[in-house]
Amino acid sequence: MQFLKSLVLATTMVLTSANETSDPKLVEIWGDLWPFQGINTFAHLDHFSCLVDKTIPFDVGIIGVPFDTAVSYRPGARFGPRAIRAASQRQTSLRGFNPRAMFNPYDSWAKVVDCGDLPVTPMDNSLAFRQMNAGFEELLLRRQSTSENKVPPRFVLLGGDHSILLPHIRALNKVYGPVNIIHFDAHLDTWSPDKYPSYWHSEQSELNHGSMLWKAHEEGLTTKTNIHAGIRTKLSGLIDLEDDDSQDFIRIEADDIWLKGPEYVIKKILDVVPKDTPSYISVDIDVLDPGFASGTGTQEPGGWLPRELIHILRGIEELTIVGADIVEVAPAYDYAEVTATNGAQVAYEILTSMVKKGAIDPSVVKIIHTFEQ
Ligand SMILES: [Mn+2]
Repeated sequence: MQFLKSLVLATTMVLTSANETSDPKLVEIWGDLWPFQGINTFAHLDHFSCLVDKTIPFDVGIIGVPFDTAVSYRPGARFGPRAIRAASQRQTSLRGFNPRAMFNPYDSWAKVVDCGDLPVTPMDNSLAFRQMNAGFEELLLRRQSTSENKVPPRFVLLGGDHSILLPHIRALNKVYGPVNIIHFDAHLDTWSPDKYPSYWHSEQSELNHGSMLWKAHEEGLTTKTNIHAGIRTKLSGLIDLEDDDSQDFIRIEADDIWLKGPEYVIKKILDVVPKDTPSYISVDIDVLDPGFASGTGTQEPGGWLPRELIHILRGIEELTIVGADIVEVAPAYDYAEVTATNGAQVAYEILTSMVKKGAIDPSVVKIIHTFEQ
């Protein structure tokens, strides 16, 4: 035993002196951080400002959209991106292998980066939407992926309130045409402005985090094959469901997860949404039960478990995902990073699907852009 200890000591001394004599680089000495150390980017990804720098091609960009002045109840999702980034720190390329997917999205063909935040004003919503419209056009029409086929990069948005979906799919529409919406939420978000009656009115006031899907339908940005999942909102009456039907959404109720089971939910989504047409996944964190997502603006009791949402996201990985968002994480109402950690996991699962499926097939791209430099 004593001999073994001496051997270990001697070996250590040899290794130490070998390191000292081989003149290690500073990055070798000081470059390795533990997951809780360093400046936060999503999953420790490389960061560059994708809006400012046109020179670096990338395939998937994580981008924060810290906008929350279109909420109808509790504000605070402007702090969602930084909370999700902080909660994502145990994701690294070294430990990024997703055992449910048998795939590591951080260590594959795709260049995945943290694009930072889209700077959006909290002072004037009409200006904020102009900024977001212009920002997503810049990102989707004038940035290159690493693909030889000239398909644009794809983005996973960290919200922000749910209205940030609209400027994203406006820009996606210019690339892919209308997209199928796969919408995980407690609420319908297809409410027309007359569902918010008020003496006071302006055009901008029509747009909020419960009406952006109505607006998207009005603008022809969505297909006829869209689905909501996890719905349990209170209604003004059955007329809300008729309005929703008229906007070409199929609904999966929150209770279906335990009455009919998760495989029913997966099959229903795959039956509705055509596999090879451009689809958009939007996850409002309030689809989870408030027990797992207190940090959000409009809680609805009786929601899904994180394991159920993860299983369903894994079950639909074969779809053609051209963009995604995870929205409504409001850390001021969160406890012990629970909501933000679930948000980071959702982003990881969607990212896994986007990369695992491979680069976007150029046949789904309507307009091949020239990527002006
Ligand atoms: Mn929502």
